[in-house]
Amino acid sequence: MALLKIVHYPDPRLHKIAQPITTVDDNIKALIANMAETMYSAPGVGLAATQVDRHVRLILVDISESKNDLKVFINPEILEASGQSEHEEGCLSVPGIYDTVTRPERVRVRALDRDGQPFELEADGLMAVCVQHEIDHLNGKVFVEYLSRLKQERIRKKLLKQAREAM
Ligand code: GNR
Ligand code: NI
Repeated sequence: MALLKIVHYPDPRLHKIAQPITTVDDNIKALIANMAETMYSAPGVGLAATQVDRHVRLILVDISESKNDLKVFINPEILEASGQSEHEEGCLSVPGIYDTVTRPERVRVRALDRDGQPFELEADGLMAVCVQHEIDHLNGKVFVEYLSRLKQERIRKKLLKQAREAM
């Protein structure tokens, strides 16, 4: 297993569109293992392949307290979304930035699991937030894009400065 490097905003690679996975082969299984290790080590409650510069439609979520309930979603699709809810969000690709985002409150998601078997899940609360946040990553969207232009500009400058000072 290996820890993967997480791409930070405003890197243009975060805006690439991820491609569907055709076969859940050993490469994908290795990617899942490495992403899980990376997510738990961060620590984070979710991770999209886009964030580790792999542009395939794969996301992981584990919102459990004990960090032993890993959910793997391959080619996830939102079948239905309803309601509206505000939640404070953060992102491993936007370190140190937290802000409120409004999204649908409940979602029904279809995906393949780590064995390539289709499943459906109904989610609300943090699970619904995370699944939507992660699927956004696969579509090249970062949560800061829901904030005002002014906030986005401030975040961009702050993270560019951070990256410069880390050199
Ligand atoms: O670890 C994470 N926490 C989080 C908190 C509120 C809403 C979304 C998230 S996802 C984030 C990990 C991450 O960046 N996933 O893409
Ligand atoms: Ni994120």
